[in-house]
Amino acid sequence: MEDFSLEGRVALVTGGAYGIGFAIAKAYADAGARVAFNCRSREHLEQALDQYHENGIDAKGYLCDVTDEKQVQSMVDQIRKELGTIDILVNNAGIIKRIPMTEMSVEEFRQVVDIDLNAPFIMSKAVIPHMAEKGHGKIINICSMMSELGRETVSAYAAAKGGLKMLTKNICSEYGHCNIQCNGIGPGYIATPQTAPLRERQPDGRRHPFDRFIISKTPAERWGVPEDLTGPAVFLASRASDFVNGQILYVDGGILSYIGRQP
Ligand code: NAP
Ligand code: GCO
Repeated sequence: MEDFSLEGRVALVTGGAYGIGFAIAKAYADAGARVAFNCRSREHLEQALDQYHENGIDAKGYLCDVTDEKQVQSMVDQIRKELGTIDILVNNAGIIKRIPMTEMSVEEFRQVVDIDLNAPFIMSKAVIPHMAEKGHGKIINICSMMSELGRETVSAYAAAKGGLKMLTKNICSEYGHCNIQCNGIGPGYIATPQTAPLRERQPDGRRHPFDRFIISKTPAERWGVPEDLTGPAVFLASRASDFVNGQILYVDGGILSYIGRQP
């Protein structure tokens, strides 16, 4: 269906060097978009460029810390010169710190909120004027189940992702009249470097307790993989979702709807 095509579109996926961002950027290229990604580490950038090129994708990579407004403005300007105005922005870059709240320093809390919430504000503020000028735009914020639920040790992350859900709804409210759609994707538990510590095998070879816990709480009885998110991401970036705005699409194998298997 033409409505799902991204031909002629320019997409920026922040943190698209690996994990969820890489999978989304690859899917966008496969749907016809010209793709750009950024990260902070030159090593990650170069490894990612090799990966994109091995997949036949002429992605452009930029070293940019999304919390730094000057670096963001410079990257957006560079992309406009090299690829054109950004039509699709995916605010994917993010970190998590798993520390009991009373043991977490204010600096650690601030760092998580800075990357997971302030940066999507900085990125969106930089691209919305150009999208409005062009008469259309798509912003997709990678939220989380923690936009809805809490758990031990992730206070900063849940606060940030809860805020990101409301930032999504506010961009929808404030710029929907410019034909800009801003939606979120709320992944469940996805097997990426970010969740690797939660899936590490125990010394006796048994699965990590948290791994077993997630399996028992997920109707699909498995962890997600980044590719589970690519269809929803293409939908929200395409014309097929032009009348969808301010929504968070949870792609979680059913976990948010399930009380969990009786032990
Ligand atoms: P990941 O494997 O840790 O990858 C994160 C990416 O973000 C890396 O490319 C990292 O590259 C980049 N990044 C981090 N801080 C940055 C900054 N300040 N500026 C620019 N780039 C930065 O994470 P993931 O699992 O793919 O998760 C991606 C997004 O999905 C995150 O927002 C995460 O919160 C969210 N999410 C993940 C899951 C899950 O289960 N994995 C579930 C729900 C939501 P550098 O370190 O080189 O900068
Ligand atoms: C955690 C996990 C989760 C996932 C994701 C779930 O420690 O609980 O990292 O936060 O990353 O956000 O949707």
